[in-house]
Amino acid sequence: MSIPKAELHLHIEGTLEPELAFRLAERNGVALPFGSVDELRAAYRFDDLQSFLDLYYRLMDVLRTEQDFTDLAEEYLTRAAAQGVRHAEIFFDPQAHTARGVPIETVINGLGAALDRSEAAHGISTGLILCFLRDLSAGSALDTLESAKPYLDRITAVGLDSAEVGNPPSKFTAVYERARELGLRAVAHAGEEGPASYVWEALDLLKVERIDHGLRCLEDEELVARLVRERIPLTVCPFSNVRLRCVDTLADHPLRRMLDAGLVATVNSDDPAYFGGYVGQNLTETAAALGLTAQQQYTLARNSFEASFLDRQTRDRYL
Ligand code: ES4
Ligand code: ZN
Repeated sequence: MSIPKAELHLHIEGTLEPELAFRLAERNGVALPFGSVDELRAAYRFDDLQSFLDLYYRLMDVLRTEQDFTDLAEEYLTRAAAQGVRHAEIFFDPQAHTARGVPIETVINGLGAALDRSEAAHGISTGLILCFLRDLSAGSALDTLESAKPYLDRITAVGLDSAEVGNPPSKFTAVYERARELGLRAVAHAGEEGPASYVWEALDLLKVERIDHGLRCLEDEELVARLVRERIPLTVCPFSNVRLRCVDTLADHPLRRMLDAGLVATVNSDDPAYFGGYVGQNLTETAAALGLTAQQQYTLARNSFEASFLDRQTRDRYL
């Protein structure tokens, strides 16, 4: 039996397995530029974040109806349950869908149908995190946030993802301010490919409660000291960091150094269909590659609940 854990850094669009992509392409009459599942899987070789994002956005074109989003989330929850996930805070990218003419209500209602059944069907409690694409404008992010107002009871937090370098958190200060006014919590990807200064900005300008990735915080001692002191969690994604070449190999991953420094690190899968495995596999293989102790593995699982947006009472039951 795998150890109970929360998953806090998971892009639902990144759980689109090649088999489901082909099934949805056929169902919706969408042409894919790949002849077979094997041919598609062979394309999952990336040089950096952008080369991944190009395929990630391309393949999303098969997601058209509420049922498609329900099927996508249902498949993820089934896989996550098998790996010991008890709570999942799930990112989604509304602008990647509205830009293709798929309304935000289709996305949220479709995902919501699977999430509504999740506790009963899979034993997984869930939250949704609405992510803004940082390579689009702040105005577009603000429009997206306003369009999500009818669905705020389904949304826990806002997040910030997509191409990081050149799109600093400061670009979204006003958007996050508005999200806070609407009662939403806040996270942001920072320090994946971008510099430590982006992590500072995410904390000071966006007032985020967690940092997604945060790898490059290690280049700034003062920043590490602050993250440790304030117990600001980092949602680390080892398979992703290797596949997108932020880190050479799993054995070179700084996760152990992060734990040794006292950082509240958690392990997550990011885009598991693209990066070689789900959260349990990230934990097992990273622990083996780095020689993590049983105590360190327990700490990672415990951190995942501490770092979650679960209400205190529920959270404390896992700690
Ligand atoms: C992402 Cl790995 C990663 N980084 C930034 N944005 C993303 N969107 C989906 N996966
Ligand atoms: Zn991510």
